[in-house]
Amino acid sequence: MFSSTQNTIIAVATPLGVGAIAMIRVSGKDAFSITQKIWKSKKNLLTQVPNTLLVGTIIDQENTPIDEVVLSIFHAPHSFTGDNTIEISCHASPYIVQKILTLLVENGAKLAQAGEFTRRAYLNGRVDLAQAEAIADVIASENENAHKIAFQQMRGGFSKQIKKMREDFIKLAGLLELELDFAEEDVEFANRGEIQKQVHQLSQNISDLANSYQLGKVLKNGFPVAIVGKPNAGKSTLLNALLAEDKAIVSPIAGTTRDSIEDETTIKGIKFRFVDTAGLRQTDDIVENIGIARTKEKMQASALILYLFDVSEFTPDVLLKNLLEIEQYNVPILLVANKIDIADKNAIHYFENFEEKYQKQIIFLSAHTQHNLENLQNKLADYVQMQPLHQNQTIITNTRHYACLQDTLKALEQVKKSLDQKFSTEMVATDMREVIYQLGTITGEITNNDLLEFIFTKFCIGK
Ligand SMILES: Nc1nc2c(ncn2[C@@H]2O[C@H](COP(=O)(O)OP(=O)(O)OP(=O)(O)O)[C@@H](O)[C@H]2O)c(=O)[nH]1
Ligand SMILES: [Mg+2]
Repeated sequence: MFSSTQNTIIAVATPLGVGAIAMIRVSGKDAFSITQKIWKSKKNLLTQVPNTLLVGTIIDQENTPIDEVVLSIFHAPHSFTGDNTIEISCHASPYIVQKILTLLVENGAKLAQAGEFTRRAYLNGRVDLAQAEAIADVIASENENAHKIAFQQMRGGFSKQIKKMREDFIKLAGLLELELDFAEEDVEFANRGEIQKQVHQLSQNISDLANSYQLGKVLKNGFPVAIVGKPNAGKSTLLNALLAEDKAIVSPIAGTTRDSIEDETTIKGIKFRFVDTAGLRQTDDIVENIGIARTKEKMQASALILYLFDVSEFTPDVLLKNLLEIEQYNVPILLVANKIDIADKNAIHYFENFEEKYQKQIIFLSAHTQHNLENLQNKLADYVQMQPLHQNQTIITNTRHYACLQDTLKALEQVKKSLDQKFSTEMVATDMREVIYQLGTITGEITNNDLLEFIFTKFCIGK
């Protein structure tokens, strides 16, 4: 359980281990008086001006100096948590950090739980729930796009949008509720046509946001691409080339890769998750067959299949025949002709009209020499539809937000139905209240302890 905001909590906010500087956060009502007890300097912390830095020494009970540190002083409510806060920057020896934490605890501070600082920031109204969740995403962001979205959400862009929609809807529902007060007089404050129009508009906006989740998921978790083909096509060689590391074993023996191997890499600011798979063929080898079954699972779970073939072994007829097997998975396929470095001209020539004839583009490359690898990388980056991101539209990445938006849409459908069927004002008002409730769960106007627990325990300690 989390302690009350009356307690003063402490945690190391920097990674543990040896480094130049570590930072310990002290936050709560008694942050200043507790730190003062282990502080030696001419300046008294209790009378210190807010937003200043102080240099001094941390001492133990026997007045033994532990470290020379810098303190950053924040007075409530102008701190991250909204409570009095001191950030102690000390030398990052694990001994020093542990010693300071122990001294603080001995003087009345409590060790913080995961996410407790951010939880207090939320409870003190410094950030709303969606913003608090975005802080975790900013910390986890590993590339330009994931960072851009998380940063925008942390600053409250998404929350503002949701809050505005909710407030507009509250006003509308308010008019309807007013009618209930005058039930006997048969008045209509809220024009039903106007409600219908606004419900329609809100549904549109909410579904745009919900639809952005597909892209959001990709930007956050990586775009899943399965590399598939016959044994020896060069799949593992291609994986290694895309990752720029020797991840998978490459050999001229057909059936080298048995288990699927996956890893992530960023191409043009987009995170991709590539899966190298066991080559598809008929075999009696039990282990290889398990691998082939996994290949099928991976194909199904991917957003794009790279079908790789050895251009000197395939003709358009063979390619089309093999493709039939892959097409049943209903995942878009990108064809890649490999080994152009050793293929003779005739082999490549066979495929010259392929694109025109079958409306299927082929990328010719050599995974081994990496000739034309860039063409594939460009094609992959273009493939992920990034327009919404470039147009600065809000993109949601959080599964909880997505689920809340879906619930809001369901509630809006119910309002539409009640209006269409000319249900009583009371029933329409009840349905509208559900929409307001669902929107409120996103930013945290509506919340409960279980939800907070679910969100904040996923944070790291010190955040
Ligand atoms: N010359 C040439 N050889 C290649 C190329 N790509 C792969 N190879 C060779 O082809 C052989 C098979 O490569 P792998 O990457 O292991 O093939 P794979 O598709 O992963 O094969 P399995 O794991 O058995 O399904 C190895 O000897 C590679 O060096 C290429 O572009 N050019
Ligand atoms: Mg392989």
